[in-house]
Amino acid sequence: MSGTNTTMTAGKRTASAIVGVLLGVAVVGAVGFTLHSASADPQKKLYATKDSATISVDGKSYPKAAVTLGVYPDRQTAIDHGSTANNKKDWVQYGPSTHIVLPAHTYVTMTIHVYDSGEKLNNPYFGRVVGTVGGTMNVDGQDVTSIPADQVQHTFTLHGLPTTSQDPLYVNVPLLRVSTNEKGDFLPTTDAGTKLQGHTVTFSFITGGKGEYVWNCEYPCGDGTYQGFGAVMGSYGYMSGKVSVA
Ligand SMILES: [Cu+2]
Repeated sequence: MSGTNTTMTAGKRTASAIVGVLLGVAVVGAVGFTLHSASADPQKKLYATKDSATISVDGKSYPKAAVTLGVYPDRQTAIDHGSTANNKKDWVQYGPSTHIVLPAHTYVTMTIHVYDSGEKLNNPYFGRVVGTVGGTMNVDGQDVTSIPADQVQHTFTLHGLPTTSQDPLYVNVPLLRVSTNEKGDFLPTTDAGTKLQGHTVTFSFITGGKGEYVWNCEYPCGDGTYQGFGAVMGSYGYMSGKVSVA
């Protein structure tokens, strides 16, 4: 073996070192970009609208904010009711976004227009209203504290992450189903707010400090993979989402 043939000049050594470093930077960059896009939120954030009014609850004054959502049996119904943001799959879905941003230490009023039918909750607990101001929700103008397990179409169940030190926040609201005939066609409702096609559900809760929370539906509305918790129930952005308190 000839020593001269295998010895790089100093200049070549420097050049290959630089190429090596650049390659390393490129690889790290590419991996970082891929991870970032994989974890990026596919939905535009839906910001609650702040109100100039305040409200007093248990002797304490809170600023007010409001946010409106819809629950639709399929993509076309979502579009028909002006919810275009979501969703590639023709599944039951919340809209216009499943990532909601709420102000901290605020009395938040959420309105959900709901258009789906349902069968039966597998856990009647989720038929109860929990965590709202007064322990009630308003359905088509009437205050109620629960819904029978066989009258629920989906739930809005908001909770914290197990590992955080942020303020607790928990809300469970069952959503009244729309009745159907024997063929499965939707029957008209009495709720003008949904053009007689659904129900209007309104409830309020008070946010704590800043934090990241999640919500999901607890009605088994997915496919049979996990006894109703497959498909749509296991996919982000249809029956689940985030709540950022900012
Ligand atoms: Cu659901």
